[in-house]
Amino acid sequence: MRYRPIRPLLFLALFALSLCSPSAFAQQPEAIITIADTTVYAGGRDNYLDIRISNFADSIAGVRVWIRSERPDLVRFDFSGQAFERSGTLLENWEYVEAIDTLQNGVTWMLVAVADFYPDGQRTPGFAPQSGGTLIRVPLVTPPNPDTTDALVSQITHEQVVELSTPRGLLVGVVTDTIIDTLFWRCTEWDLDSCLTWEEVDTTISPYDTMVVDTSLDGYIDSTVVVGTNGSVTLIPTRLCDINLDAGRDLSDVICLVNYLFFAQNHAGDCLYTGYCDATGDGETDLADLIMLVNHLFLGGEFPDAP
Ligand SMILES: [Ca+2]
Ligand SMILES: [Ca+2]
Repeated sequence: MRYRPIRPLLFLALFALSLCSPSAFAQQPEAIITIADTTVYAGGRDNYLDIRISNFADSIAGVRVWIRSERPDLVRFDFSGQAFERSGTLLENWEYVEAIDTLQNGVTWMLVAVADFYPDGQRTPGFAPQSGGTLIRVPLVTPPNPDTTDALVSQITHEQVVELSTPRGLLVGVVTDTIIDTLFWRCTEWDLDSCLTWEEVDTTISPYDTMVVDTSLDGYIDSTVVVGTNGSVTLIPTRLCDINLDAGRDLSDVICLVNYLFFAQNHAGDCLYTGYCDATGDGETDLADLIMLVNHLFLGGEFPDAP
């Protein structure tokens, strides 16, 4: 392999270019992705965490975001069946939206979405520049009785830098740096004035005949241009079968449960919390739990969290 040394003047020019790379300039945010601070009832159903986005400059047609619950004993994301709620979000009509448990631990999830995924000729546009829209509603699972004496708060963090792409497939906020790599070479085989074979040498132990300045481009997303802010989920403690959330258990909760089980009046009136009356501990709220609650209230029967 033959190498052609470049002249010092070119070296200086390349060095000057590297100083002018875009990262040398201050940037304004082009997009801000916010994990909302959220408060939910512990063990409640239909709990969601909203991730919002403001994209000031570009339309967005591709999203990749990694989120992590720092207290998985309190808060987990539930994408079982991949059927998480998209209605009313900016991804409502997108063709491909998936949540992937990248580490298969149920704690860190990658959400990936592409507006126009299938080559069906019917183009699905992304969303235009806007401010404060809901990007994704993340379904939450929280335990009804958290086994902890710490605060009932889990920080929700961005595991990695958010990736957004425009309808043309360009990543938002990418900057490139020119990497200068200087190599030193010595000729090991001459043909008159021409070198036939060059050998790379370490200048600390060998003399060299010439040097080559090699450059490469390194791209990354500037986190001051695409900004991801962390959030939190706070749990409000609840009491088993306190369906109307008045801190007590009485006949009104029995009525709520009867309505829920036999008249499908889910969440009717003050009955906010029908999903959390699994007194038998079998994972379901059903007739057996109703019987146990009635026995406890009116016949003095045992109950899981009774004083
Ligand atoms: Ca109650
Ligand atoms: Ca049960």
